Amino acid sequence: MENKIALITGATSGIGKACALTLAKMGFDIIATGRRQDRLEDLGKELAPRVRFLPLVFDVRDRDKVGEILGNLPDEWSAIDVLINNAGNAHGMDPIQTGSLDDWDAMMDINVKGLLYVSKAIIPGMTERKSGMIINIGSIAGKEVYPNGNVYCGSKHAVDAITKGMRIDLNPFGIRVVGIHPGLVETEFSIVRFKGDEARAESVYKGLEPLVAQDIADIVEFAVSRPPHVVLADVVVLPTAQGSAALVNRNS
Ligand code: NDP
Ligand code: 8X3
Repeated sequence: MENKIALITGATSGIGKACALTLAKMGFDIIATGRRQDRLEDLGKELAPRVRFLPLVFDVRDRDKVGEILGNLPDEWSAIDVLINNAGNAHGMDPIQTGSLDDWDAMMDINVKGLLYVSKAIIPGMTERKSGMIINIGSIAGKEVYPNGNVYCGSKHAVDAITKGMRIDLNPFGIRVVGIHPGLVETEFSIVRFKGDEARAESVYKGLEPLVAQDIADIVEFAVSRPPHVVLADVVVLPTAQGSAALVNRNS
């Protein structure tokens, strides 16, 4: 995979960071994005000097900034082979009748619109070159709905639908579009969902063995190493202990 470039959003933590490290091991040069500059700097140190590394600090909600930064990549970084739309989170876990508008805005703006803003900036280069792969990190919450998951599940159902739409529209260009839909993965996800309440976040994973970020990065590695005639279109991956999205106690 030498001289190939992967852009990973949300690479400061969890699944995105594991994907960045794994793709770098495969030889990809890495563009990593997130809001936390210090985390990106640390990632750069972990990757150096094995591969080229470009950290980009922006909030995926900032439509103008996303377009400005990704639309003006230095020439040597502009031909992106693999885009991983990973940045996202759940915010809050309340029943619909008491949910917060700010949480709803955050989930729709980051998980759905942020993914679209980034894709809008990267897809034209791929269609022009008639090559590329887009991997969207959805969720089991995009395939099923669980109590108090309402708007997060809605945002991930949107990701699933957009992924399928992208696959159809980009098919004539030979661009492969992959949807990966994990169940519970122990990352900073629940800490963000429960607004920094670490005890509540930890309790989500008590009594079962969750996935780890590397489990998802392993699937990404498999997807990007398939020959050009193969697309890993739609992957649902659960911890063995999670029979369905609803059958776990998320301590809500
Ligand atoms: P983490 O909280 O560990 O990582 C989330 C990443 O998204 C961080 O790098 C964060 O970077 C980035 N991010 C969040 N908001 C923004 C924003 N507004 N602008 C830019 N970047 C942002 O969680 P995970 O690794 O678990 O989550 C990654 C993806 O996987 C998400 O889309 C999530 O929905 C999905 N997922 C997670 C599952 C889980 O159980 N953990 C299961 C299924 C799917 P920073 O804060 O630096 O901006
Ligand atoms: C995160 C996993 O099952 O908590 O998408 O929604 S779940």
